Amino acid sequence: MTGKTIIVSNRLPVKIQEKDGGYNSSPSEGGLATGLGSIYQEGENVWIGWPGTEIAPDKEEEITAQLASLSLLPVFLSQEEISEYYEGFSNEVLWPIFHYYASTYSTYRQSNWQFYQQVNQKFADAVLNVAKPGDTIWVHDYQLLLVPALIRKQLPDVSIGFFLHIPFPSFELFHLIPWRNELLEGLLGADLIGFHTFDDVQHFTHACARLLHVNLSSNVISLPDRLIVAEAFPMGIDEQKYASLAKSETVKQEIENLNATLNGVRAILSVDRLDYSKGILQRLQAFEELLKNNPEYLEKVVLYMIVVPSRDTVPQYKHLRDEIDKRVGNINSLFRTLNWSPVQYFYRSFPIETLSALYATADVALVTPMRDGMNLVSKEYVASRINNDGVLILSEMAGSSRELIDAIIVNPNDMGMMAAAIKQALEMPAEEQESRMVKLRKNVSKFNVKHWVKIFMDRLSEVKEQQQSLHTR
Ligand code: GDG
Repeated sequence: MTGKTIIVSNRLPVKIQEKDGGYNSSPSEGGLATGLGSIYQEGENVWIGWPGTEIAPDKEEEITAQLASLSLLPVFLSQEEISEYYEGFSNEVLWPIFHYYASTYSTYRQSNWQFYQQVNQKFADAVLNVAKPGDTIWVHDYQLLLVPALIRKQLPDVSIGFFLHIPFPSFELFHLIPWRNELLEGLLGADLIGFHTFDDVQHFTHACARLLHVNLSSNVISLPDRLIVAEAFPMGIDEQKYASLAKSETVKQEIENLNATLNGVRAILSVDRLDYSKGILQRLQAFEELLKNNPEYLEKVVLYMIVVPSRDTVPQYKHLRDEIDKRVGNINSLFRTLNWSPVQYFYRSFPIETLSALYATADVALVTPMRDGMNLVSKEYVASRINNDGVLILSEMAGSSRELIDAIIVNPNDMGMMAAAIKQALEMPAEEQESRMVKLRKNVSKFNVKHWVKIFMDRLSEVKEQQQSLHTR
């Protein structure tokens, strides 16, 4: 690939915090940051995104200089832009619809849409300020659906890839959005459009055919002047990081402490960001059903439930948090004994070492989203099981269920099925655990995040070459 690579995502891969009247930044541990870390720090490459917090205008210059040394280029957003583009349009229109939460009460505010366009233009301008013909631009996720076409307008020959981290919904859902055509046209500015699963690819190409009447042959869309390829690239994780963490001295100590606390009680683990798409309430209901119908598990099993605070300025998320509090309280008050509580609930985020210790200790991981683009937690649990034991229960609505087929696969709407799966997991013989886990671990290690970045980038070069050969014919 000639030229530099520009990564664009809503958030930069750093956390910026206010400290002593100034700001400091620390690297974030997200999967995307790990996967792309090796790319954006090379040569002239750069990562463009929002620093994740409102920055006082008189501090922008200082932050820009600080981030430049890390190959990061900030796009600053005002409070109004954050509220309309990010909370309003991205998280109250696109996120619910793309996760199949369409409500007849949904409001589609024109001002949200205007800000979404305006902020997408702001991101595109930031790219155009540094991009040159011959560069490769990789745009990420649902907050920036319009960016590819905005860049294409100014740099018609540049190489643009786009990756959607959340599901692409079926036509029936997608066409509810008043600005559906504009969103598709925005995406079609890219040369290669990546999704986690083949279903997402089909939903997207189908929407393009129905709404824009494009010429479609399998996963290739032909516009009068260009070919666009839509393809599945299931995202992986840095599996070695989780395996090494599980072997590290700090984590080993945490595992020992956890085991001492558990004292023979079996542990089920649940880890998510606070989000209705993650099926947290339904999971609690299934656990309650298990305890109700199997009293032999009382005092013998505990559910560690970690919910990481997220989007708590959006009303539905606040409501969900209250509902989780209530349901955890109900289960604990119904079943607890003087020396045992069935649900250990934490509404906060933990250092990665503690997370790793929980992954390595839990007999069962219960990953049951109602809808999830991929779900990295399911892969991180597998990567942490260095002794080839433990059982993964995985929702068929998670993208990762297409690859992790040796998990116990469940429908998250079926409480009976989920309760039975927990029972099956708790009683699974060691040999069966091992034979399933070995296969799961092979998959997670073969299709890791480095592989994901490589096949996406290689495919983008191929598509570009194909386009150029069409033009020169
Ligand atoms: C979106 C899509 C897709 C969680 N708790 C703690 C913690 N985490 C980390 C996990 C994991 C990440 O957060 C969550 O990733 P997921 O993939 O499970 O979910 P989303 O945040 O919704 O991500 C999803 C993903 O994008 C990538 O394309 O898979 O479908 O929705 O990495 O480890 N990390 C730390 N402490 C915690 O307490 N340090």
